[in-house]
Amino acid sequence: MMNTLTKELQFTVRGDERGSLVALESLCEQVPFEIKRVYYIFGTDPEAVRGKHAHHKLKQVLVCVSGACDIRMDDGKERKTVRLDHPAKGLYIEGLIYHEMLNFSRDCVLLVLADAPYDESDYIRDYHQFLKEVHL
Ligand code: T46
Repeated sequence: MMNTLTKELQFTVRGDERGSLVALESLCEQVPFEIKRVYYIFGTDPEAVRGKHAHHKLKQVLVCVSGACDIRMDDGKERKTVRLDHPAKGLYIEGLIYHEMLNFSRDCVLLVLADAPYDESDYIRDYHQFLKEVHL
């Protein structure tokens, strides 16, 4: 299940002598949904662990546009950690994946594209509740 609900992404870098540029659009190959919300996480304490939840439905693409952090994912059977450490490297996460973000570098800016507005009722914050939902 991990492989259908998560995917590591490599974005095309349009570089020239002035520097680099990555462009992401709704419904492109790497962002297979209409973007309804953009948020970013920065100034995170390197000791902090964020996330610690799954979503019922939300689809998201995560990218560290500066610095690095680890994304630890759990589908109820398998666990996997991906380090996002380059602006051209992304991660797609959909629905019932319990995820945590940790090992933030001081300069980390984690940008997230999401397919829906913020909705607290879409969050499963309790790990045991998450396991129940996965095994329904
Ligand atoms: C996720 C990971 C990768 C809002 O008001 N609007 C928003 O769009 C978001 C994302 C959050 N908030 C509020 C809710 C909390 O009062 O901002 C506060 C911090 O949110 P939270 O503790 O959920 O942040 P993280 O870093 O644990 O998780 C976030 C996203 O919430 C989550 O969907 O998948 O980043």
